[in-house]
Amino acid sequence: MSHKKRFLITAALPYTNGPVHIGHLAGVYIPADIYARYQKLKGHDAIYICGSDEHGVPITIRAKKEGKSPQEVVDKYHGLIKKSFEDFGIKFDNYSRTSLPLHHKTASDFFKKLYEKGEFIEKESEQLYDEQAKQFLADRFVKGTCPKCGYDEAYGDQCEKCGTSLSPTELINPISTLTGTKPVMKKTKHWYLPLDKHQEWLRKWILEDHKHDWKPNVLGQVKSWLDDGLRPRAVTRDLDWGVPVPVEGAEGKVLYVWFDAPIGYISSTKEWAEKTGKDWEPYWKNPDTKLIHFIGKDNIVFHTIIFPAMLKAHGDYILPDNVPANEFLNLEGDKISTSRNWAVWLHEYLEEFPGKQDVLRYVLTANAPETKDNDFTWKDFQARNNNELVGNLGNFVNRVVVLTNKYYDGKIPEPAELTEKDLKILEAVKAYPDRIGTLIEKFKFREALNEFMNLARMGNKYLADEEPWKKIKTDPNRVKSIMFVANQITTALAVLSEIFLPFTSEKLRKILRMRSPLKWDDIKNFDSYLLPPGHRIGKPELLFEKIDDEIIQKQKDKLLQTKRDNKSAEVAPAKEMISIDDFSKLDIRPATILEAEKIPKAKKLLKLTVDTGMDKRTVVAGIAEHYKPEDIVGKQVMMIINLKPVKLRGVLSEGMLLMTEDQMGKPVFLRPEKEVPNGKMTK
Ligand code: B3M
Ligand code: ZN
Repeated sequence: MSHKKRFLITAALPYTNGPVHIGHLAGVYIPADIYARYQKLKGHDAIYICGSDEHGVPITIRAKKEGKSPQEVVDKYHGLIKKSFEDFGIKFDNYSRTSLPLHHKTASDFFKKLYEKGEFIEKESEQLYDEQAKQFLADRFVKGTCPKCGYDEAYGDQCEKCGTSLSPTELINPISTLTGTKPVMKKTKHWYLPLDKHQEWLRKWILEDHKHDWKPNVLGQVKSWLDDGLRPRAVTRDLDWGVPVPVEGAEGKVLYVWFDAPIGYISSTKEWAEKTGKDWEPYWKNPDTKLIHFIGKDNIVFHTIIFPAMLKAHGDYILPDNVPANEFLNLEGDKISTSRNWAVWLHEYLEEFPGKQDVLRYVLTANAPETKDNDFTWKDFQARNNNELVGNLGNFVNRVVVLTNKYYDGKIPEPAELTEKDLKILEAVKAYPDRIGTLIEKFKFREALNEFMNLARMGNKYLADEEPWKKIKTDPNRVKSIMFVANQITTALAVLSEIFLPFTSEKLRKILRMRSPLKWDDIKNFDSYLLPPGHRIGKPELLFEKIDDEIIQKQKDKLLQTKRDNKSAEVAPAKEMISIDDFSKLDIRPATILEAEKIPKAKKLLKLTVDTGMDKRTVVAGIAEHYKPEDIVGKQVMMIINLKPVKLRGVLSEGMLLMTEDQMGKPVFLRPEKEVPNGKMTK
């Protein structure tokens, strides 16, 4: 473990093109918050830096959609995002924004320095151009097929399916997202950072020096990038929203958003220093500083390769000590998506669960996507609240506070004689700060939280074993010792909870009437007590409450409604007109399904035998995922009987059943309103 004592902790700057949701919190802001709170409670010099990322193509697209200027869009979301973070106790030392003049100047100077040092390549090349919009198509202004995985909705900067980072000209069949037209090629000049020049030291620095302390998912991505071979990467764009390129001959060009955004960490630190009268430079330039970037997995390449190459090329800056990236959090089995409104938005959660920020913080930490993608479900949320927060932590604290009030009028009793067991328990309490801390320093937040909860479990077990509520009648002296020990555990919980559950910690400190601001290491170094005998604690107050099925059902219904809305929004445009002659070519008749069976190795297909009134024949239908054979045998349906037969998975299909689909996408049969003879013509 390193002995560095100055910490610069950053969390990815969120794009201001939408509000923040649980995926953001779980992936980046909560782990970074826990880490920063921990380092501060350890007494270290640590700052937690973030801000809004207000440039880039997605913001200009959002602005076009909302009929607003980009500045109006970023103002709106910057305010909303900043408030959400504050509401959830994400305690930044500074939350800045990249549209500030201070940032523009910092980014601009950074570029100039690299330019003057000759760290860029200047290159004219053919780029995609939208003739209708009269605009070059950078990044998300183009969509097309990913050359790596074939996904046909890949963006010009990245394929969201396979994670490959792309340039627009690599896309197969590119289409402008502005006008839907096919772009042409046009010449333009840009500045490139020759990443290939940095390949060697990057490889050694990451894959050798940090082989053992960086997370496997991060090392894996870096390795595949390096194995692929790094290439020069354009750091400017033809765009009118962003930081203008500060050199001659660059009119109408701005810095690439991924060039200016990470510099936002530096400008935010500068802003913090201005506000607090501190010096920002040691945080960025003194090798005694541990720089740690918390990010999501889609940002790995930018923080492990591109930004470090920029910092190195500049020359004045330190490099990150670690880049703990998380995987993604899904919601009820589906990928979280802003455009499909498939998310739990923080501002909405707070309206529906006022005062329950720590419940969400707890669930998102306990279930954080640290090593693989994970799923958030409302059922798990409820279970963790009811069983773990109410059943374990809340229950222990409540019993201690209630009994202390009941037996001793709220005064922590002088212990009679501490038994070996009592002493063992007090020793065990002292082991928790290091046990939790070691895990946090390794970015294992789920395990750290579990250890914290083990302390409460230990408390509950101690009370259950000792049964003070029984002994109060037979051995009141013994109960004094028990309640003394139980109050010490509660005090330790009040302090250690601060990093995970800051609102609960504050409440608990109030209930215990703790005046001295105990720190992390005080919990391992105390002599005989954390709160002295004779100290009067306050009245009991519930820390957590049960969440009923109804409340959870409401949340599930809301998501179901979103699914329905998305489905019904998917109505396909009308096809071209046809004549009555075209229609009369179709031979549509009622038929009855006589038999149905699964087709081996075809997940979706059922083989049906139908009675058409004229004959019995075989039809293959793609409904096996929605219907079991026994559900449909005997049903009368409508069928096109003169469709040319085709072979599907070796079975000849001689017709087609007419179907539509319900709001969940399940196929539904079109059937005569009442039973009719099979084979009647349709008129
Ligand atoms: N705004 C991307 C994102 O939110 C980006 C992070 C910038 S960190 C310098 O995924
Ligand atoms: Zn792909």
